[in-house]
Amino acid sequence: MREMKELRIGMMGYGFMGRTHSNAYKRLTDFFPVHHKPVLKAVCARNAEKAQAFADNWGYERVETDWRKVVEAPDIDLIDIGTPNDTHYEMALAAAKNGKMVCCEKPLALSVAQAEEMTKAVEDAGVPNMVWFNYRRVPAIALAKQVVDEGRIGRAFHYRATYLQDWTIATDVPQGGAGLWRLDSDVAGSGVTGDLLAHSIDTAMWLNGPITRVVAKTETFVKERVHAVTGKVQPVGIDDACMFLAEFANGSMGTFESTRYARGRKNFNTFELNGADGSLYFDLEEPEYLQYFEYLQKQSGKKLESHLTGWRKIHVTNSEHPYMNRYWVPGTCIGYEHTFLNALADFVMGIESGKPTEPTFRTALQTQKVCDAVLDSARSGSWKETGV
Ligand code: SOE
Repeated sequence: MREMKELRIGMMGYGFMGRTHSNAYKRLTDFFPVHHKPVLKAVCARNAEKAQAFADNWGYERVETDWRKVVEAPDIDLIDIGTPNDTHYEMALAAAKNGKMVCCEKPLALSVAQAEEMTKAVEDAGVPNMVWFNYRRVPAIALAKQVVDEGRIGRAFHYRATYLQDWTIATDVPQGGAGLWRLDSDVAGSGVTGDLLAHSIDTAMWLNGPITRVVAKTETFVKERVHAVTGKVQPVGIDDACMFLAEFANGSMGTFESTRYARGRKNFNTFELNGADGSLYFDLEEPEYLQYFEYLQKQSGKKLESHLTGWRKIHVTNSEHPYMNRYWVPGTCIGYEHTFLNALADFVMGIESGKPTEPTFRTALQTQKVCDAVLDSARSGSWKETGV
């Protein structure tokens, strides 16, 4: 029998992320040989009735409506922040102060100033921490990282990312309230920059290193929307779309584009990296594939078969591929929910080995710096240093 310790979870929020994280907690020990078994102790939300239904469905032992009670509870080890962005700061500070481990949804904070304080708080408290940038745990993206680290791309020239959705095109989509807080700038902080480009930036800096300078243009296509809670029509403060140019510390150039107005695109998250020795391309609409172009040079005594060179579409489902040995037989794929399970497994293995699991709060702070510089640049129309 595997020796197991309990990892007692206090889950903040029961929305989309509450579900993806709860699923990961429930499946962890079935798929990964870790020695901590998550116990779903408490879920916390303002709406007690909905939280109770969530608790009943996923198996949480109790419901709380006051988050302070959860961060102070002696029977909880890990605070998982899956609530809207404007709550992350206070909850993370309080959790760290109470000596809890903290896993937080992205974007880490509403601003660099908040993210800096949060990073200091978890580091001073010495508590394990992680931000749920789940796309790092798509096996094909983790394979891209491996290919880069193996030196197969060579000198990088270009990085190109897009993150497109279409769910806010209708002018009658309200802002604010359950599920729609992403449109309310007071709660979300920003629009696509913090919500979608934060993912693209995290992946980009993981694969291609720090982004040092940016120049951006944002647009808000629908200027006024009804607030779902107050019923009042009010100005829209978020960026509906954002495009920016970037310079990386390694000398390569980047373009990033994100919008919620790309009709037909639901969660189109792509990147391409072009280097002297090869290129990589990924598209979340075909998540189990990584495309790789290898530049083959004529080797002495060996004929270069240039008529056969081209892009390889690698089906990332072999047991040699990242995470895949935990799942099914080669050729079968895993899904979106597994990216959270993989992230949780890495986090728990980090606790067990004493090594921090990336992306930590400190790493997510770097992403926050780029997001803030992007928004700053869009306001001023000029290039901004990111400070990363
Ligand atoms: C927005 O629609 C959203 O749910 C983001 O908040 C998530 O981070 C992204 O992964 C999917 O889209």
